[in-house]
Amino acid sequence: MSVFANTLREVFGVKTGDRVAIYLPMIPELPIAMLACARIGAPFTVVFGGFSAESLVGRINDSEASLVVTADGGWRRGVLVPLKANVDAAVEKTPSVRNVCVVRRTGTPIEMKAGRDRWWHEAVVGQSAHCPPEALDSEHPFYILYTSGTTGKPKGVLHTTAGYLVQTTLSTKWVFDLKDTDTFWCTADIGWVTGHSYVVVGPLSCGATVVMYEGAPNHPGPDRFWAIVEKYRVNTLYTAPTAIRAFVKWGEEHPKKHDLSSLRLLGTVGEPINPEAWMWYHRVIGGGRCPIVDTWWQTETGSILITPLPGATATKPGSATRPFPGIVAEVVDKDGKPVPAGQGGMLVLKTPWPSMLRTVYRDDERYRRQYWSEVPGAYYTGDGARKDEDGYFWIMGRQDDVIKVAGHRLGTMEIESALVSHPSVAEAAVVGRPDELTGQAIVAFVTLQSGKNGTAEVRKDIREHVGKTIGAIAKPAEVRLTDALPKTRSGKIMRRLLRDIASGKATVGDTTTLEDYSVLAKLREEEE
Ligand code: 7RM
Repeated sequence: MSVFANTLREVFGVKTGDRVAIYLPMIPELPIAMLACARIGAPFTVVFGGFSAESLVGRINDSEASLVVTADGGWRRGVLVPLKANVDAAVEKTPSVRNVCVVRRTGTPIEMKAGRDRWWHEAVVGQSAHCPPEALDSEHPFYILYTSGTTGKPKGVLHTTAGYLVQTTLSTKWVFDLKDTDTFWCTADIGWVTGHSYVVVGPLSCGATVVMYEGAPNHPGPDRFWAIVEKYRVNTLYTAPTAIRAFVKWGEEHPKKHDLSSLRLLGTVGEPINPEAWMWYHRVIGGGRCPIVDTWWQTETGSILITPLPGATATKPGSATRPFPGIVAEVVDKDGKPVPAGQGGMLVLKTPWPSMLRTVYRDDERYRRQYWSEVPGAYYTGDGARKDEDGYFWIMGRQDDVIKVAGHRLGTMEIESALVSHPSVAEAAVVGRPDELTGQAIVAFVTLQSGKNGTAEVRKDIREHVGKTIGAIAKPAEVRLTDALPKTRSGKIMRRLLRDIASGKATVGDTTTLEDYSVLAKLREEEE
């Protein structure tokens, strides 16, 4: 790590405060690059390897990174991901980038542009393994992580140095009861916040051994996780409900083939866990002896905020239980008044915490508007929740235009702007509908430009276009073609109605502002 920190300075001219974009697969060079940046105080932004060249452009330009660290390629279910080719396409449109550092991972033939591109293994030659950490202000920017919000453009969540380190370390220690003799496996990709906080910073700062893997839970076989747990004697496993639901579907025989007796604690994150999946996880994976910590938090919160502490908090399947010590969470109405127990409301945080985001990078106004204007005197999470008579929190999901698909956070507006950039598309509205496996699934309602035909081919092409524009994870599960979208008199798309239609529910509630009733009738007909 120190070798690469010196390389950043000496070879790539990165100075304290300069931004570095990291676009790597799940290989050791990824945490090494992050920690090397931290060592010299260069804020980094990790871009998930599944994001497209186009998404990379947006993130590099917003952060004005001078260096991109990437690899010749990555592996995903045995398929090659052309990371360097994506970077080549991206940097055509990113004036801030001076250099590209390339890890040799797959051996894929790639182009190296003289003067701009350097191989990692060549650049590090001769660099010292001694790099004293830069002394920094506690509030010095640590990293920027782009996350989906309610507009078409992802926001750069800014985390700072000391507070983030303090709280990720403490939460790892208390929530996972982690000791330096433990082997901890958080299965998230480092491209998401869960990987930043609980693959890299928290567990390493606790001195634990961390497992990282490249690939997928069902490649080469559906027992991939259990083979890894057995091989490395993992004692703490932290994964997502969507993965657990897939395991339930694939069958008990896969975990049963492996010795999982090393496990002592299980965790989940990313979305509400249904009680059936919770029970299965407890019985089949935990052998009935491991506590489960259902941990609620966000990219913005930096670390786990609502969670049981193992051995100390009685759990209820489906509830993230109670706030972490020092966290003041509440369920309130629009005026900020707590709602009675058992009633749904907005989940807010009433006092600050060390690892909270400090702003939206270079957009303080959006920060204020997004988080601090909805509820007076509180941070609004965007989640709906209820608190029961015992003070336990039950998270009910997003109340804004953010959806969680297989634990991945996506913005409906982002997908809509990708859709309308397709030459055949006139207008689009995207909603989430419940999905047994992925929690939510993306449904796109699309009207075509006049004269364009709605063939199956066009629908497929539209899906692929979203994949190319954002990344494969954003491809709609369903593209529904329609002549018109239901709108209010002022022209706002009535998403609530579309959500009901997408999930096959009868339309409930107020439709008096609906511009054209026949649109709704038509949309329903399409279903039949
Ligand atoms: C860590 C992460 C944040 C959103 C959040 C919630 C949902 C996360 C839980 C959960 C129910 C949980 N960051 N969420 N954890 N819902 N129970 N234990 O996921 O920024 O990508 O997403 O995820 O809606 O607001 S994130």
